[in-house]
Amino acid sequence: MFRLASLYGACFALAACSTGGVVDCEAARPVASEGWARESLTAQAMGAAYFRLSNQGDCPAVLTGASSPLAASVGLHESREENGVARMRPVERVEIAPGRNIDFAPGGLHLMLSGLERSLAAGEQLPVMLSFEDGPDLELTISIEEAGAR
Ligand SMILES: [Cu+2]
Repeated sequence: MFRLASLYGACFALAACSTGGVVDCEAARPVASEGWARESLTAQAMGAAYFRLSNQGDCPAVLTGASSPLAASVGLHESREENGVARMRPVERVEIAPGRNIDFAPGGLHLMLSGLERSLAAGEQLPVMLSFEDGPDLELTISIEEAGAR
């Protein structure tokens, strides 16, 4: 599968990652891969997208938001079951410890796409930018899959 990854470290100045003059780590290095979303079966302006976020650096990486040229807004959301009812709520930040992965997947964390310009068709690719607390944005390509693909 394709893989779009940014290898830029987030903390070019050691001071940005230190506390009280003690250097704890040098850089967060978030890497986003395996982006996918289900095709829209009907005309709808919303959709959920999923991907894997890893941190190959030695500082924590903090995802704070996302955007796409094809959506009015892209939010960080988390689905949860409360008293047997599935609900989702916005999440302000997602922290990934050094060396760890977080999977945005159905039933959990996802990117909530709102105000989509058009329906998502299988085979298409949707560009998404991910924003981090300390560091450059990351580009992620979301591949649109057939509804029954997974
Ligand atoms: Cu959602």
